[in-house]
Amino acid sequence: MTHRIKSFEDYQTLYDRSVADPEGFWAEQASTFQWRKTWDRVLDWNFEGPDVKWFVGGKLNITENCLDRHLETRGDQVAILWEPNDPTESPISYTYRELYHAVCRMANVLKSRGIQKGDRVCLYMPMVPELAIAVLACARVGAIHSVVFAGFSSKALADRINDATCKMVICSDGNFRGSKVIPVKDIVDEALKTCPTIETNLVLKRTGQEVAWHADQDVWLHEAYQGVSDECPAEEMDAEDMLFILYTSGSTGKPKGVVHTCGGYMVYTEFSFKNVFQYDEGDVYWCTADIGWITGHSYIVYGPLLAGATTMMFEGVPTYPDAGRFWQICEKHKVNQFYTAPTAIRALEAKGLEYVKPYDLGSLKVLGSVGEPINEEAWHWYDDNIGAKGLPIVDTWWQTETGGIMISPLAGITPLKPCHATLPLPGIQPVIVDAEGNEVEGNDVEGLLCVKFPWPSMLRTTYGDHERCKNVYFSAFPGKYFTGDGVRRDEVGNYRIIGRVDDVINVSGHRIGTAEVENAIDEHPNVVESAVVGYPHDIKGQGIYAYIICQQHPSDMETLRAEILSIVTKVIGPIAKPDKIQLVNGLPKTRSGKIMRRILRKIADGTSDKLGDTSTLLDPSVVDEIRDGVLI
Ligand code: 7RM
Repeated sequence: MTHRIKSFEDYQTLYDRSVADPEGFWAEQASTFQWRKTWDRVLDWNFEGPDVKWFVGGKLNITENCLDRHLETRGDQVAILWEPNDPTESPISYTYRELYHAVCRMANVLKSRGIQKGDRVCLYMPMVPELAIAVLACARVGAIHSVVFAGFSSKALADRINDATCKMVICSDGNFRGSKVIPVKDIVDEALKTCPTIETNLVLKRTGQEVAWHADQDVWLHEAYQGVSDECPAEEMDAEDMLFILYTSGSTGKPKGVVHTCGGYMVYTEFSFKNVFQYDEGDVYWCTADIGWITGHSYIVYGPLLAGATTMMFEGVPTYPDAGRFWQICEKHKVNQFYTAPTAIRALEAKGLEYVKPYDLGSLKVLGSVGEPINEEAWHWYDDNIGAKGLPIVDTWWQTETGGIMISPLAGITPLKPCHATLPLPGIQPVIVDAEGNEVEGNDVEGLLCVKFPWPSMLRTTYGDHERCKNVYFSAFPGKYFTGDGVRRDEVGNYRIIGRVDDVINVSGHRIGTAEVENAIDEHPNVVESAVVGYPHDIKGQGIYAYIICQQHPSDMETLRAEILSIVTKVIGPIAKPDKIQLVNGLPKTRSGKIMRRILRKIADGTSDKLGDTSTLLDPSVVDEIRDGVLI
């Protein structure tokens, strides 16, 4: 097991060591895992390429570290505890031994359907144990998983399948989400019409609903299991072989496939999991994220299982059957560490304390927050009502690209400051730069957040387009990884993340690119052009505000609005639906034709009295017109 930090002094010593001797520090952490072959060199790197390699020449399989090595010591301990959408349905648990066999069985199914090391497999599934099992089964046979959140549309799914040229999809017939039943298989069928590389669609029966069947590619998972062995030797992987691709939105149109590799990701997710959450033997840990996002990859599946923890998976939503569900589950399963998103906290806060009061939350030891800046009010509500003012709240800042938690308190160890992610984990070297790229030193300063030294779980590339990886993350400030976030460092060195400084909107903790939403809206036959910005939203953190120009004056605004929402749902998914739509005659553009989003953002958040310099606009009069306009 990697080093478990026990005190603030221990943290400081370890942090200093990790900066003075990063290779020695990480070699020590890595040596606690099961490697088939030890690395030749700890780290090769340059950020110009970028070309970063950790544990060069090392051989391993991450699932041997998640499963096999625990069998002797904790074979009968619960690995995954699953709570279904419907509270009257029974929970299911998998011990480490059961999980091991389930993963082997699924791995053998993948192999029998022609999946080999290096092949890409897309997972589009509900939050059921089979999703975690499928993730691990891919890793066991050396296939690269690309999990797509099951809320994305068939078009978005098809784009991701095609970008990664996946050979297989694993999905379910349907998905129970709150009171809704989502026709997952229908969505996949629609996507697969435009996915020529898919050979097999493996379908889990979850809801039992009627589905269309295409015998040339569809296979029921329960039928594929027939006669399959529950032992499967793990494929030997190089430390730098790809483990997975996960698509995330950026400031340009197309989502990027962020690539993570086996060795570094393994070391960092385990190390960060146990130190941030201070997981103790026997604890029940619950992260409410979906495995379709990075939080679910790193802190539902890999980190906890590597650490030998009991990790809970929840299929449903926070408000079903009512807004007490999270707290009812915490009581029922005696949850010790609870990790959720500010948007969920705000949504539950809005429903009132009567949904919290009935439940005994006495088992909780640590509360966590992730996905967006947590506002003062939500922080205090969480602290007062869920933590009874006595629990550490770990506000964990990180990204799909960072693979693991970068800046966060260590529970019970780092002095807390509300709304601050506080201090970097050992091995993480954040720096603040100004717009010119000069490092801003000292405390009580603000600027753009970069990282100046590699860490094991950083992204290695963006799938199929290394140039893009270089341009987006490593070119703005040469020699540094640029996060896209603005940040403040207080008088004593605590970091507070302010939010994105690029054209990415953070809606309920989900990253949505403004360009993606614009492209979707522009598909409406009557829309000539659109511009999308974020604005402050009480529950979601940020809402989506769309300005549109129409070719012909729409005869019915209600219909236009409904059509735009429906197109966005179809192209991306319901999470990207604009909250506000405004019809305009023109957009504020510079002489070179760039939309000045700064101005649109100010109008959207109601601070248009402070527009700043508008003299570079092609036609400054459009600003007054937009400011006086109304929503449709
Ligand atoms: C883990 C995750 C990444 C973006 C990131 C930030 C924002 C995430 C926090 C946060 C303030 C936090 N990955 N963000 N965590 N902002 N405090 N604790 O969310 O790739 O989906 O999003 O999310 O802007 O750049 S992500």
